[in-house]
Amino acid sequence: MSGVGAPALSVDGSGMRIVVVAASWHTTVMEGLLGGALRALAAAGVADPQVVRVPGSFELPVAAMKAASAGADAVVALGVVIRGGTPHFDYVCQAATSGLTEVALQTRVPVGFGVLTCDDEAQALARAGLPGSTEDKGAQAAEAAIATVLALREL
Ligand code: DLZ
Repeated sequence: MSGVGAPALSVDGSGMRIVVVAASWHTTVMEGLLGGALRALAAAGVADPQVVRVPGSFELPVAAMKAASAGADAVVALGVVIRGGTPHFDYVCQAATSGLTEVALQTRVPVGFGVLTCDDEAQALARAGLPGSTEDKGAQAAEAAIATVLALREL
């Protein structure tokens, strides 16, 4: 999937309670995603976002569900899954993707999807929002979460 075509979102998240749930595998890339998300939230005027770490991307949906059910206006989910030599990759990606979708639909709380699903570490680093990266998927997920809160308020 190409990052070309991503919208330039300018969002105002002031007054929003945002929870960032972040997995812990692939430390360098994860810190890049988390840094990008927090920079984007600060730029959008979000005060004191809560950050909760979970072990792996498989655990993101249950943490997102708890946050969404406990009054968050939006959740930003961050993780990095890198393909290995077994089908494990597919199961973790599927669980994270469908689980986070279910959280958003069941709770009607937007979930920004910042889970990288990559063939190798180079692909992940390119999307991590680090110096030298070409994309900042953590920031994009945070901006998308805020933008969706604002969109739902119009309905
Ligand atoms: C087990 C596992 C593997 C092999 N790879 C990753 C990965 O690339 N990224 C990630 O976020 N988590 C991985 N995990 C851990 C699972 O997400 C989960 O934490 C464990 O299976 C324990 O439930």
